[in-house]
Amino acid sequence: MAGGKTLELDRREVVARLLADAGELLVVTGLGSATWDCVTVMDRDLNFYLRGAMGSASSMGLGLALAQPQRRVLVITGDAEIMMTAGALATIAAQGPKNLSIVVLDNEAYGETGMQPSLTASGADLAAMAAAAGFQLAETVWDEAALARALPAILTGDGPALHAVKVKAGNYPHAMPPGDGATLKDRFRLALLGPDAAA
Ligand SMILES: Cc1ncc(C[n+]2csc(CCOP(=O)(O)OP(=O)(O)O)c2C)c(N)n1
Repeated sequence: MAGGKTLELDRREVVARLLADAGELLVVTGLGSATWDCVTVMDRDLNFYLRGAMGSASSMGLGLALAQPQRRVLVITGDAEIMMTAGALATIAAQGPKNLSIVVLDNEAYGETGMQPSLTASGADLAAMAAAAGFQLAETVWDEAALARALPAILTGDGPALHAVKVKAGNYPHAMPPGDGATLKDRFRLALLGPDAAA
């Protein structure tokens, strides 16, 4: 509740909006809640779930966006996950991938480890950090109306974009990804590159 504002959006409804017309969208998720959200809302071969490696979702998204410039890449992650490697924001801005969008599901807490307050609870502003790093677009989304306005930019606008979507802190049922890291990597590569892609 940084700045006294109430967190009102439901993270699973936000993810459902993001993935509603996912089509060929390449999705990378940060560990923990963001992964469980995407597994629950819409598991698909073009979702690459990070089961661990906290802090690497934004860099994974950058690499993918640079390697696949014709494809749209969406990173969905948590506020603590992206904060862990905040310097990657400057690298992303320097590389400037137009096809990369990052959505931070910012519940102002460390969800998986017991809902301790995270740095955004005491005022750290991820959108301001991304803007200062040089992102093309960086915004905080507090409510449904702002989310509806932001969706086209998140999904098709010029990147790199970061949207910090403020969501309610709450316990949601866990849903583990289907398989271990190697299986998920192979599944993703097969869906993206076809059967001839080396594993
Ligand atoms: C290197 C490392 N440090 C700590 C952890 C423990 N850990 C797992 S998830 C998590 C918090 C994630 O919080 P956030 O990214 O904000 O996601 P959410 O609150 O949405 O679950 C932490 C600290 C870890 N898995 N790896």
